[in-house]
Amino acid sequence: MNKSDKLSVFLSLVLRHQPEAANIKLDKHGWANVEELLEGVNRTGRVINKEILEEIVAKDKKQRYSFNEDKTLIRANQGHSVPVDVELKEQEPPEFLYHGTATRFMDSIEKEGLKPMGRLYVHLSKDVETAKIVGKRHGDPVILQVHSGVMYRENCKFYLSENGVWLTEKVDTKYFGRVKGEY
Ligand code: HQG
Repeated sequence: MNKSDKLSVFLSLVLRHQPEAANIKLDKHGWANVEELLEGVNRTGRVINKEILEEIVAKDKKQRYSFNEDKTLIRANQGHSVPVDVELKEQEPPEFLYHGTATRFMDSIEKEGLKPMGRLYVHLSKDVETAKIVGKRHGDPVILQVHSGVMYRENCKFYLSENGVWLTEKVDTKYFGRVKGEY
């Protein structure tokens, strides 16, 4: 990992899970004050300034972060474990969405359905390729096809984050099946 990737991982930690790691607070919509964030991150011994932060935000492959209009505030678009309301847009999902996970979780998932675990929502991908990448982070990947259209018609809510990740509160076992084949 290069320096900028390492900083980005730390920013994810601070803006989604542990703002106290940079000695800052998030507001109820998940916003951090940019000046406070820069000061807090520098105090941890990492080197960051406004230009570096703007470059990380602009270049992030998953577009994980957003600034407000005048760039005085920053937040993560999704993926939080801390209870913030990032004003997600409720939206009708496509007929199918995908969830990438690992074989070691499947016994539990087949019993309990998909749960948010450490995060606020279950994360779903719009295609198999993306789900595969998500699943591989956890080990031997398994891809689940989620019948989001049926769930939606049965009144389950779906949200689309600013960076294109679909989110929902849980997925019961009746709504998903394993995508067969080698990934
Ligand atoms: C699994 C990345 C046991 C679930 C990605 C997953 C994503 C269960 C793991 C975002 C379970 C949680 C989120 C159950 C679900 N029993 N295990 N009942 N229900 N699980 O990392 O979806 O790079 O919190 O299948 O791109 O893997 O961070 O969620 O394997 O969008 O920006 O519990 O993180 O984005 O793992 O990934 P995670 P995820 P970033």
